[in-house]
Amino acid sequence: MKKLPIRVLQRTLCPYSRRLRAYVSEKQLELEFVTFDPDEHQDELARMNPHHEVPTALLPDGSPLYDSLLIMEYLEDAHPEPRLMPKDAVARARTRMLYDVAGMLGPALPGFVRAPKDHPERLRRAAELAAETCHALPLLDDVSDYALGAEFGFADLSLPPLLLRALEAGLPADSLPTRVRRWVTAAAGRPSLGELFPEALAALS
Ligand SMILES: N[C@@H](CCC(=O)N[C@@H](CS)C(=O)NCC(=O)O)C(=O)O
Repeated sequence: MKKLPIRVLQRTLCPYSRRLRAYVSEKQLELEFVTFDPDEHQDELARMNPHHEVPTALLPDGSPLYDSLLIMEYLEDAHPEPRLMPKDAVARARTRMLYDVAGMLGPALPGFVRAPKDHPERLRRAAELAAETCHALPLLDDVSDYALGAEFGFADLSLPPLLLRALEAGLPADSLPTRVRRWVTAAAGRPSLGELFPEALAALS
């Protein structure tokens, strides 16, 4: 483990914070994760992140980095080994498209997680999550369980943490397309993710 003097403001259940924690663990890096409630520190967070969201990272000189994907890209540039972002241009483009698709789940996920059980809003959001997830299908490798081939990589932290958050909150696993379920199960089989989503892992088995 390589310890870096970077503080990360995070929320325990936030899937984007957990995405970053899983990434850091795969990279064998150690960052200081600090639990932070965006609602209680709105002004402070607004000075660091125009989206007022966690995760937000602070470099040793106090300069902020925001957005889980952008923080991961920074870490990948600064600490290339072990490499999680593929070198191949097509695989890199597919990785970025999978993060784009993950972004499409963004609006439905909090709606699903927050809606009371059996509320029509919850069913509507569940259907929306399943429908948006289908956009990932043409980008996924046909044979392997991971997104782009036999190796776990950057792409495997795109949709899986968000879907694991939904599964943990009660999304039925069979509402996901079979290929996506296979992908999420493989991703959650990595200790880096599985340890952060134990309830989702149980729901998948
Ligand atoms: N695209 C952002 C999304 C981050 C995000 O939506 N974070 C949520 C928590 S999971 C947040 O901070 N929302 C504001 C709030 O909780 O007040 C990322 O990848 O970091």
